[in-house]
Amino acid sequence: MPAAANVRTLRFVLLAFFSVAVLYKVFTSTGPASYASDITSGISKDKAPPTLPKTEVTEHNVPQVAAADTDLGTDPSTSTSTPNLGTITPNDKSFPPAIASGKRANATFITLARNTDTWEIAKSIRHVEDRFNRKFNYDWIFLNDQPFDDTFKQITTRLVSGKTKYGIIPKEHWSFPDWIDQDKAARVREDMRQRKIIYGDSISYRHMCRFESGFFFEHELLADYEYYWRVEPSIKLFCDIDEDPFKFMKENNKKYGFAISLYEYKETIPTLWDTTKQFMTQFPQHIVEGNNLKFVSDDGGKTYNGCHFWSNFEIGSLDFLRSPAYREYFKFLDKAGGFFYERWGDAPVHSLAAALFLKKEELHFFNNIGYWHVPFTHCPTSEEDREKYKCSCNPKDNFDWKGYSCTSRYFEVNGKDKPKGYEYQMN
Ligand SMILES: Nc1nc2c(ncn2[C@@H]2O[C@H](COP(=O)(O)OP(=O)(O)OP(=O)(O)O)[C@@H](O)[C@H]2O)c(=O)[nH]1
Ligand SMILES: *[C@@H]1O[C@H](CO)[C@@H](O)[C@H](O)[C@H]1NC(C)=O
Ligand SMILES: [Mg+2]
Repeated sequence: MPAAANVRTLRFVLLAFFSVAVLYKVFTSTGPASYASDITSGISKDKAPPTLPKTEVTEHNVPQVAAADTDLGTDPSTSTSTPNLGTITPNDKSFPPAIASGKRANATFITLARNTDTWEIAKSIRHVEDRFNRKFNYDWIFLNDQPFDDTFKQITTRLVSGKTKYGIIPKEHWSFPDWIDQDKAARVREDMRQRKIIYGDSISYRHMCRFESGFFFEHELLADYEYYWRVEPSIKLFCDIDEDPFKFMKENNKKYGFAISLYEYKETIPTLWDTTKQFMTQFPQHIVEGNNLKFVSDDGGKTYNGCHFWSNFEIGSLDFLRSPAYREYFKFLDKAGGFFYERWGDAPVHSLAAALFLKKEELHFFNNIGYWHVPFTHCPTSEEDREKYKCSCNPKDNFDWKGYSCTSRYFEVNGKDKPKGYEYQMN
């Protein structure tokens, strides 16, 4: 007990002495600057001294050049706002210019939608504009099998920073070709309905998949462009896109870019691979050396493993889709009838073409584009990237390294090193 009392007394004496010392310092100091340096130094380096309220401004939307100007008057050797890369403090951010300078690519956004999609596509556009296009102002093409109504056009034009264009799909691109047996197609839909295959009983979904496989790039509005970026209703972007992905495609000779890859439901494509193999036999000239066959087949081409790029996000070359190889491939598939006798999706069709008709290096995984379409997320794996691009996604949600994703395989067959920390995102 006496020992504890002594400690208490000592503590009181020290506290009293310290308080008197502080009060003395405050009352005898000559100005706010010395107040700041004496009292705050060593306590909290993060709190801005009261004399420097201007540093608040650089935290927000002042471009880099202007931010440098606000440093005038401070000694660079002691300034607390000296960039300190690698640590996460409020004042070491630099900002890209508000408007991108330099030449743009010959490119457009492309959306297939119904009038009932107005408010869901509005959300998607907002994401794309906020994270990317407000600085680049690329055009946006909307296609529909029905005429767009005034509300759709008004809302989308309001939100897109580039030009908007609205097109109607020609009848022959959204209907049963004459070689399709309608009764057989109806029996397939009924069978798939009973087996509860998703969209298995839908006619419009099949027209959609066939259109996205073989016709969107044939629309006259697309003729003016070289690259496209497909955007669906209700998607989200999680990271800033400061570098132009279209320009990246052009400058690096990329033809097809993706964010998410996964396995297809085998029930929807029972004969897609056999049909593709027939095509390869008949048109061997289209199969490119150094292709990505290993991404789609585990046994040298005997069977399809189901791996495909998720086509609700795509940044691609229209010239690739308009090439003889791709056009012949689609024609061959269309004649075989699998869009109606099965339920072939445009994602495996695009992916098989990209894997067989393009060189490995012409494909690109857009790791820095954080993306969501129900129910999967692509979130950049490494902390460095998520900090650099100001991503808002939870890394735990990243689908890349989970069992149902094919992105791991994509890295392996391309001899790419997986990003730091991927092991922690596998489950
Ligand atoms: N004009 C038009 N567009 C359609 C039709 N069906 C689908 N789409 C569009 O085609 C794209 C793909 O359709 P979704 O219904 O999103 O298909 P999905 O992505 O496989 O499935 P979800 O999980 O429902 O998103 C979207 O951009 C739709 O807006 C249709 O009948 N008419
Ligand atoms: C863009 O590409 C299309 C298709 O290749 C071409 O017809 C058009 O002239 C190009 N436009 C510009 C401005 O280069
Ligand atoms: Mg969708």
